[in-house]
Amino acid sequence: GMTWTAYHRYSTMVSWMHSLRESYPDLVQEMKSIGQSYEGRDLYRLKIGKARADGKTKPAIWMDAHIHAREWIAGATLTYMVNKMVTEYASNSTSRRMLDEIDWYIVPTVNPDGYEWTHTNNRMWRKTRRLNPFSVDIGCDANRNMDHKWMVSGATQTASTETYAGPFPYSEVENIYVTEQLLNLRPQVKSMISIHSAAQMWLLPWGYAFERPADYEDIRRAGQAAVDALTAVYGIRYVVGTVPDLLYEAAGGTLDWAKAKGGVKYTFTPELRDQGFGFLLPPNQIIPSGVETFEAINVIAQIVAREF
Ligand code: 0X9
Ligand code: ZN
Repeated sequence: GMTWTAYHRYSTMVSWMHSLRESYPDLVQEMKSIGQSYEGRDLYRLKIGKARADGKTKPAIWMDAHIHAREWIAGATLTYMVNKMVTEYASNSTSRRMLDEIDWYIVPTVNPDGYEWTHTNNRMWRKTRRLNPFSVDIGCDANRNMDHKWMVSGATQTASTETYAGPFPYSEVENIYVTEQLLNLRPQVKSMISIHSAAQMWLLPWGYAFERPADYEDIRRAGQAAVDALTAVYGIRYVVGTVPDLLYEAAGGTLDWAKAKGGVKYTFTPELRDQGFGFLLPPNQIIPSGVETFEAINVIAQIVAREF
């Protein structure tokens, strides 16, 4: 069964989602397949939150993980946080406030085909598992495949590379389903948090170029407040800044798409713990990562709730 002392296969994560929905039907309002991956796995999304007594609309936050297959800590941390919000609703005032004030849309594994491949064949696999036309190389970098400024920077048209953007924007069905859902949910979604590892950074838009959105200062302030709360827990240091400022220019990512085309104000790509282990973070760091990241997400939730 599900634990946060080991990394789990996608099927275990799915079973856990089912059982959470069954045990807490008033907090886990929905578990739905938003579509199927290239290899036919259901992409499951949870909606968690406590419906308001007056029936009024709440602001929403979208969180997803495992767009990059090998970044195991991302989905493990995300499921830890969901579990904490739901199972501690009655006992923990932070969990309660998060579910009372926000509707959360959660996709723990956006790229289940790649994620399973990292368990069965190649631990360091990053991309999707789609067959490419005229190539022996499989898949592409789904975080270069979104239809906003596709291929303008930090991506390639060479299928063998780790940053292959795909033959055309949205060649990956997984990306089509995620963006479809976000478009259906607008304008309710105020923050999209797409979780990666392992640079210990809180990345801000834009990713495609050394440019800043008009409301950059709000976004930066929120990201810095989130990181301050994270660091306060165990002293783990994160850097806050745009993708090019901290890493490299990279177009076609979720962060840019959600901000430019999804109508989402606060788009973030947290890069979780490294601690010298890179993507191979030992499983005894899942709970500490979950505990500290939960504090960061709570800060974002409070900002979103206040502004709604
Ligand atoms: O290169 C990436 O996709 C991310 N780093 S990772 O090591 N996890 O692969 C950074 C993504 C930043 N976001 C965008 N480029 N939009
Ligand atoms: Zn990544």
